[in-house]
Amino acid sequence: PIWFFYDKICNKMNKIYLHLGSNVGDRKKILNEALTAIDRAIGNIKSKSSVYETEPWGLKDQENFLNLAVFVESKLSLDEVFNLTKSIEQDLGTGKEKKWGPRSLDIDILYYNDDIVNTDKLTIPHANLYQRNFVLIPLMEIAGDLIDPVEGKTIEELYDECHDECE
Ligand code: PH2
Ligand code: MG
Ligand code: MG
Repeated sequence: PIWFFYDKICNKMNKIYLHLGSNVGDRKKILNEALTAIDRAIGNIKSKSSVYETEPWGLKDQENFLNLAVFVESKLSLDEVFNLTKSIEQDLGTGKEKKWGPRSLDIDILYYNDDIVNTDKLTIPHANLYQRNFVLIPLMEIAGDLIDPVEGKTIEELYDECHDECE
């Protein structure tokens, strides 16, 4: 059916929320370089939260993170966006990280339109965002009214229900 191709014909802009984090090296500089790379390679950054200094979540024995959330409009597919986030992490970061451990650059896809995706590679909406102040607070600053397609609740409501004690 023709409406199956509608998005492709119209080159529809995908609405993407990304979350960035760094707790190794020159955190501010790495994040700024990542924002430039995202804007060039993925799409225009339409809005961006403040940068938050956050207590490490998960593995406690590591440096504080700087975190922020951005809203990007892009013509790229989810797969293309994912691959680009990984290559930007590799270009600007300093290599292998362990789960929840220190990292010079982490770029996570929080939302891609209203899509719900569960593959080996990717979970969209991002799997742990509901348990994390360091994600919900920056995201709330730019998208408090955004409705999570899984929970059917706004980011503000998700934050009100979140029990994370981390500063
Ligand atoms: N990222 C992690 C693990 N813990 N804690 C904070 N505060 N911020 C992060 O970005 C973060 C974390 C692994 O991705
Ligand atoms: Mg992460
Ligand atoms: Mg990540």
